[in-house]
Amino acid sequence: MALVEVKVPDIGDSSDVAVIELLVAPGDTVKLEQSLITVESDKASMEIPSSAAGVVRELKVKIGDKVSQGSLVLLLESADSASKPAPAQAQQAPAAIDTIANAAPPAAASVASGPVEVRVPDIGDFKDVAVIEVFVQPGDTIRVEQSLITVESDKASMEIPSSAAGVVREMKVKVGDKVNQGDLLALLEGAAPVAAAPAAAAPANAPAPAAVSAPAAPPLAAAPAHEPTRAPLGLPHASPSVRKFARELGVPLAEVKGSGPKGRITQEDVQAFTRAVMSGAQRTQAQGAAGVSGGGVTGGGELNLIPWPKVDFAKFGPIERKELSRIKKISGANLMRNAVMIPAVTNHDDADITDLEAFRVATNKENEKSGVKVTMLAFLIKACVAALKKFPEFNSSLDGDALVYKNYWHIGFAADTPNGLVVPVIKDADKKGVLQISTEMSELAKKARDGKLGPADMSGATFTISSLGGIGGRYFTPIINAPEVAILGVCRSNIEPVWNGEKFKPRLMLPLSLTWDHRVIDGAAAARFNAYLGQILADFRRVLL
Ligand code: CAO
Repeated sequence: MALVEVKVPDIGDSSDVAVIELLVAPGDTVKLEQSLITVESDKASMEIPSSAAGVVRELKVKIGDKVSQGSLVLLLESADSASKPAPAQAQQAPAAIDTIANAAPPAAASVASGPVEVRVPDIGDFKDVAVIEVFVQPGDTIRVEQSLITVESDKASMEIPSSAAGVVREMKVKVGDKVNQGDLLALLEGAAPVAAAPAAAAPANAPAPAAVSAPAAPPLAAAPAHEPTRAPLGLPHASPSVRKFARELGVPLAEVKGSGPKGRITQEDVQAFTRAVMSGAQRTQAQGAAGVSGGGVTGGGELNLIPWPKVDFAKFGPIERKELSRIKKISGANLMRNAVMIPAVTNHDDADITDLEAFRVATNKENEKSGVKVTMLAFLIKACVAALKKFPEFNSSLDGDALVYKNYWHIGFAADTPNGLVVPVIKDADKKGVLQISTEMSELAKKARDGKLGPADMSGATFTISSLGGIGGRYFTPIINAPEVAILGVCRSNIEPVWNGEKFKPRLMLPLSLTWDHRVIDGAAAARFNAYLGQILADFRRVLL
C-alpha cells in the first residue's frame, strides 16, 4: 500500500485558481482520472482529475483555497505501489481545458460588407463538444466577445464568444449539436471588422472576461434591432459534473437555487430540488405548465394534489433515515413521469410453455459444458421480436402528433441490482440466436450488479421486458419505459390444469402482463399481441414463419 501525493497538474497560465467544489472525501475510493475537485478561474470551470487510483486518506485543500500547478490536492493510499505521481494522460486533461479557456481563437473572418461568419475558435484537444445552451437568436444585436453558446465536455463548460459585433442573421447550431474547432456558429450582418480574436471561452456564469488582450474593441456596427431575448450570462452557475447529474435526473437547473459560493449550484442543491418535487412540496415550471400539481383531477385537467403527508415517524417508534441510491433517484423521477403522463392499460394473459420449457431444459443439458445457460427470458426476447414485427406500433414512439416506427429491435430487460433497478439493452435482438442473447444477457446482468453498465448499455431500447419469473408472483402492472409504448411483465410459470376439449391436462403456464400506451395502441391490438405471443411461446417454430 503506497501513499501517493496527488497534485494539481499543468493548468497552463492559470495560477491561484479558487477551489469551489470538493468531489471526494476521506475514505472514498477513486479511479484514475476521476475528478477530485473543481476549480474556477475567470475563464473556465475545470475539474482536476486524479493521477492515480486508490483510497483517499487526507484532503489537503478546502473550498476557497487557491491552488496552482503543483499544489498538493490529497494523499491517496494506492494499491499500486508503482503508481506514478501523474500519468501523462491525467496531466493532459486540465491542460487541455486551460487551452480552451485561454487560447486566442482564430476568429472568424471579419469583413464589413456581407455576412460575417463566426466560427468555433481553437478549443484545444477537445472534439465533438456538446452545445448545451444557445444564448442568441436571429435578429439579436450582439457585441464582440458576447457569449453565443455554451459547450460542455465531461470536464469543463465554457462559453464561446463572438469574434465580431453585428446582428445575427442565422444561427448554425442548436442545443445538442456537437461542435469542433472551425465549425460555423452564426452569420452576422452589419458586422464590423475585428483586428484580432477575443478570448475563447468564459466559464458558465462566471463574470465576463474583463478585457481582451489584443483587439481594439470595434464599435457596435448598427443600432440594435432589439436586445437579445435573454441575458448572455444567464446560465445557471454549476460545475460540469453537477450539470451532468442534473441532466441525468431531468432536473431543470435554471430552477434550482444555488447554495454555494456566489450562488453556485451544488449536487446537494440538485438533490434537495429533486426531493422537493418528488414529495410534491415544489413544482417545476414544466409541471406547472402541464397542470401537474397533485391529487384529484379537476374539470380543467389540473391535478390538484394535496401535499405529500409529512409525518414525524419518530413519534411512533425508532426510525433510521437512509438516502435513496443514485439509481433509485434517477429511476424514481422517470417512473413518476411515465406513470403520470402515460394513459397506460395492462392486459393479463397466460402462455402454454410446456414444450418450450422441455426444449429449454434439453438445450441446457446439451450445452452444459459450454457454460451458457438459457433461461425463459432469452426465449421471451426472441418471441417478443416476432410479435413486435407483426404489430409494429408496439415498436414505435410518439413524437408529437406522429408515430416513429423503428426498423430495429433492441430489447431492454429490467435487472434487479443491490442499488436498484436498471434496464440493460440487447441490441439487434432480431439478428441474434437464443444462445447469443443468453450470453449477452448474463454479461449485461453481471455488469449491472457490479454497477459497471455504461450509458450505451442502457440506451436505444424499443421495447422492454420485466421478468420476475425467477422470483415469483402471479401478475403485475409494469410501468412503460418512455419513450417506448409498451412493456411486458412476466411472472413465475406454474403447472395448471388446462381443458383440451376432452379433459384437463397439466400444462406449464407462464403469466404475461402487457402494459401499453392507449394513445398509440388499442385494447384489441394489445389482446392480439398477447395472443400471438402466446402462440409463439406454445410452438416456438412460429418464430421462423
Ligand atoms: N418461471 C419459472 N422460473 C423461471 C422463470 C419463469 N418465468 N424465469 C426464470 N426462472 C428461473 C430460471 O430458470 C432460474 O432457474 P434455475 O436457477 O433453476 O436455473 C431462476 O428462475 C433464476 O433466473 P434468473 O432470474 O437468474 O434469470 P432470468 O434470465 O430469468 O432473469 C434478470 C435475469 C437479470 C432479468 C433477473 O435476475 C432479474 O434481475 N429480475 C428482476 C427484474 C425486476 O426487478 N423486475 C421488476 C421491475 S419493476 O420494479
